[in-house]
Amino acid sequence: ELKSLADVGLVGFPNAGKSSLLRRLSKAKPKVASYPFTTLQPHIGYVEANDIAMTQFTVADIPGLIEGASQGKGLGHHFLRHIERTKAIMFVLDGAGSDGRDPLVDLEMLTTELYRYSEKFHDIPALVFLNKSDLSDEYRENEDRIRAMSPFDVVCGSAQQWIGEVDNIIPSLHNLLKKADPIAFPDFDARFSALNQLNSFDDQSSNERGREQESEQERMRANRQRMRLRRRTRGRVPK
Ligand SMILES: Nc1nc2c(ncn2[C@@H]2O[C@H](COP(=O)(O)OP(=O)(O)OP(=O)(O)O)[C@@H](O)[C@H]2O)c(=O)[nH]1
Ligand SMILES: [Mg+2]
Repeated sequence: ELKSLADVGLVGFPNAGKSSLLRRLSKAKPKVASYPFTTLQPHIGYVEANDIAMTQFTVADIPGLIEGASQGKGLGHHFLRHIERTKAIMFVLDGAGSDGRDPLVDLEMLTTELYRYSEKFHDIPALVFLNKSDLSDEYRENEDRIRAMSPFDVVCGSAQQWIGEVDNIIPSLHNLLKKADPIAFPDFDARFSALNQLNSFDDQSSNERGREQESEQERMRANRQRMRLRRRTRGRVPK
């Protein structure tokens, strides 16, 4: 039985910007270059957003997929079996349609390849990152089409320039992970808005606010620790 490679898998055509994105989300430093198949083996990044929701998860950047990947074309095939074991998928699309590509066609092709490879992909929650929002007039038009047609939620932005809705990426991924594993990834939204509300109470003294936040964070930290212990000990025969 293969171990899961990571919590989240980045899936996209070569040059879509998967490695650029992983560099932004984590300390991993996969090579980024303007030619296809820059990435030849998976890179795993550790994503931490403890300040906002005590969330921690791993993201795998894998070589780009091409049409026919489910039949073994290109490099991606080898890694589909790993992606099949992730808890969530983020499709990374070139929203500017560089090299005459069309991100909507790309998304259709990627999902087709995954579903052809394995039925299991129907059960893995997914999200679209429409990358390269800094480029071309076509991006806006592509964005409208993708938002209208995508069966998955869409986050727009630029991995390279780190603009657009990039701040939504980690919360959105956390929410996907929550769907797949509610014990390890409980309630991001509730905590997120609770903390935001605390921040917006201007009439509260900052000291008081700080203490409340601290104890809230302390509580969440303890919770996560308990979850982790519970996960670790689950299935073990008690002595
Ligand atoms: N303008 C612009 N260029 C980007 C953006 N994101 C990535 N790129 C460029 O697109 C090219 C490919 O980026 P990578 O991150 O290497 O793409 P990849 O999906 O990992 O590619 P493979 O490893 O070949 O599958 C590089 O030249 C990046 O600098 C973006 O948001 N805007
Ligand atoms: Mg790459």
